[in-house]
Amino acid sequence: MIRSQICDLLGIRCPVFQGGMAWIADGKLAAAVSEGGGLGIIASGNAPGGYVREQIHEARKRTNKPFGVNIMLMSPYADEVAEVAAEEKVAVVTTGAGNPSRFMKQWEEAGIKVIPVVASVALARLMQRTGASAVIAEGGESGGHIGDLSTMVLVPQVADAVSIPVIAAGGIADGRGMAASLMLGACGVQMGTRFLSAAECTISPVYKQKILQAGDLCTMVTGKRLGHPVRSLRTPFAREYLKQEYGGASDEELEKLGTGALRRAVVDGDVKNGCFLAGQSAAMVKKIQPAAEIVREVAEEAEKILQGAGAWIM
Ligand code: TUI
Repeated sequence: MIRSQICDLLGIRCPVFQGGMAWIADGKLAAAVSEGGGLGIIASGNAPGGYVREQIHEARKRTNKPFGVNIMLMSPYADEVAEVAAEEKVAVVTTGAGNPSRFMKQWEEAGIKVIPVVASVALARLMQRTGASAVIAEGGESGGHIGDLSTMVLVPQVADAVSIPVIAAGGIADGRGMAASLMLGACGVQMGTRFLSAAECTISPVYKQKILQAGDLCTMVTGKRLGHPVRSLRTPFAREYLKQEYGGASDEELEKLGTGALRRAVVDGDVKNGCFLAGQSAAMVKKIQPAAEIVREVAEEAEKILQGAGAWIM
C-alpha cells in the first residue's frame, strides 16, 4: 500500500484527498471517503456557518476517522465558517480561492492542521511561513475556480520551494495521475471530478450522467474578465456566460447571470441554466462506484505503476 508522510501527519491510510467541491461535498461524501482510508473534505462554498456545522455533525455520525473542511475564501460567510471549523476542532482545514493568512492563528490555536490550496509558488512559500502543515498545489486542469499554471509545472516548482508536504491536484483521476504526481515531488493527491461519480455523492443523477458522457474537450473556462476564472462543462449556460462576458455585459449583469447556477446544476440537474463545475479529467471518469473503492483503486493502480517503473530502464 502506498503510504507517505501525509498519512502519518493526518492519521489516514491512503494519501488521497477528496476535493472540497462547493454544493457537492457534504458530510455524507466526506465520511465515505474517510471511511475508505482517504481524507474526506466537507465544502463550505458560499454556505453559512450553520450548514457547515450540520455537515460536520453528519460526518461524525458516520465515521470516527479524520476529515477536513474546505473554506472558500471568497465566500461572504468565510469568517463565520472559519470560526465554526475552530469551534468544532475539525482535524484539517483546507482553503481555496485566496490567501487564508488572517485565519491561521485561530486554527492553529484550535489544534487544526491547515492545508491551503495554492496556485503559485509565492503563495506556497507564504503558507509555509505562516504555519501551514502542507499545501495542495492545484493546476488549472481542475474544475471550479482555477489558477494559471498546469499541474505538470506547478507541482515540481512548489515541491522545490517548500519543505512541508505537497499534495497534487488538477487533472488527476486515476492511478496514472497519482503515480505521476509522486514523481513530480508530491506525497499525495487530491481529486474532485473523480469523486463526482461516487455512489455516496448526492448530486443530481443528471450531473453524474454528464460527467460519465464527457469527452476530452468538454470543459471550458469562463469568468476571466472578472478575475475569477472558473472551469465547467461546456453547456448552454457556459457558452451564454462567455458570450456575455465578451459581449459588453456589465460586471453586475455577469454576477447576476452566475447567481444560483451551481445550485441549478447540482440540485435541479438543469442542463440549460445550470453551471456544471468539472475538471479536464471528466472524460476519465468511467463509472459510478463507492467512494472507498475509488480511493483503493487509484492508490493500488499507482502502486503497481511505481513498482513496475524500473522496467523502463534499459
Ligand atoms: O477554490 C477552488 N475551487 C473552487 S471555489 C468554487 S466556488 C466559486 N464560486 C464562484 C466563483 C468562484 C468560485 C468553485 N471551485 N479551488 C482552489 C483554488 N484556489 N484554485 C486556485 C486557487 C487560488 C487562486 C489564487 C488560491 C489562491 C490564489 O491567490 C491567492 C492570493 O490572493 O494571493
